[in-house]
Amino acid sequence: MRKEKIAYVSLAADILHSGHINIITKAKKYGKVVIGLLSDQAIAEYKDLPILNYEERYKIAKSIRNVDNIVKQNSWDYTEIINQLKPDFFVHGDDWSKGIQKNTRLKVIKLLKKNNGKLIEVPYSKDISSSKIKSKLRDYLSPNSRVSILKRLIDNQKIVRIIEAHSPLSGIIAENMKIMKKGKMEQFHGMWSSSLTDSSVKGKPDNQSLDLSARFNSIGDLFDVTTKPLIFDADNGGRIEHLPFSIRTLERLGVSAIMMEDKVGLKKNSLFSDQSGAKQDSIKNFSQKIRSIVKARHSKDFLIGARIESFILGKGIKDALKRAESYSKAGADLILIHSKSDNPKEIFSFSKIFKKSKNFKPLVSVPSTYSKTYEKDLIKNGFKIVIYANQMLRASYPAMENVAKTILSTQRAYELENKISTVKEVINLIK
Ligand code: SPV
Ligand code: MG
Repeated sequence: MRKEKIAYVSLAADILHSGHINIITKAKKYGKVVIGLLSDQAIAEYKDLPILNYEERYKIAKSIRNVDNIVKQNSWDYTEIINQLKPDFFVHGDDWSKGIQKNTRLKVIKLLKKNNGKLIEVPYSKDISSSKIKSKLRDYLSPNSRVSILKRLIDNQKIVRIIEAHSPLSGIIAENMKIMKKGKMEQFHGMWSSSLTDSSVKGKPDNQSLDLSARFNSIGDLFDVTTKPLIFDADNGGRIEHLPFSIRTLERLGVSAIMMEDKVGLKKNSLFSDQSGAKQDSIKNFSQKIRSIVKARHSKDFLIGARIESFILGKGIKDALKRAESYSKAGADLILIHSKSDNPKEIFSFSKIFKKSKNFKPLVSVPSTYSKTYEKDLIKNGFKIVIYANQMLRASYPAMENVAKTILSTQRAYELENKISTVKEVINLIK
């Protein structure tokens, strides 16, 4: 028999408000207050990453009056922690009986019952919530805090899901699209600034006719209306003499990573079937470029991605692996192994070997041509980041084409009404 009753409270302690204190004060009336402090991974299952990491939140939770003990809660699913701790009381705000946590609540009641535990619900403080405070704070996101999010996501997600944003409007979709699937919140974790789609919206080919400064300019607009991290597709990074200045601009803007491909000469998009004239850089030269970024970057949270084009240019896996080793040693934080095959065999054979290397770095995949591949298979094969590099643009083009065509053929716009957003929806989208 336990001498003292245990009152369990699950907490993130990222943003604390009076509602949390009410719950803890109430819990104290029932016994020894044990806080189940949610791990970063557990929070990421349901919400955005916490602003503060686990260690920082631990310090905060520990210094709250009435808190007796803290245990780590590794999942939003309470099964493990309740079975382990067998709390006499489980104290929670009463706001979870509806919405996404409804079933979790019922499960908790069942789990508690097994050991005669009881759920105590505290009236929820209506006008205050961590999520509301957080969304207010997002307006004040500094470039520095945005930069470091990608690195934290890599540490805390099974796979970091990135989608191309070629305009602030597509960025708003990347920012807000969320669905619940099997009890977890699914969302995009960040954005890809694609040379292909940035050029396409300007009606130009993906051959660097849009120079880097034009590309940088649109990031400011995108960042005005979003908070998620961004990976910048820098083509081959340009001249090594200019790289330090580009890095300075990217970091100042709040970009989280540069992705640089090992090609030289007039650039051609890697998915074009004709790669004649496209040449791969020497390992020595490209590694030198990586080293110059390592030297130029202000913070190690700004990640350096090296993109290997060996498969695109018909070179074999040996060449790709040799490059991965060298680029990693030169200081690359991420390795993108690119492919235009219709299946992931070549990139998986690459990852199988590279996974065992002492120079292994998180792998990035761009499944444009091998789009049948599920994320779970990328995870199984050692990939940490998936970039959906162009689908948003590819969706918008035929939609606009259809509008133009329909108006021409019907000589009015009425036939489009149920296929397009209402003006009200557009107004509500942009607030
Ligand atoms: C881009 O999106 O511009 C890329 C990826 O670089 S790819 O189009 O596959 O080359
Ligand atoms: Mg590109």
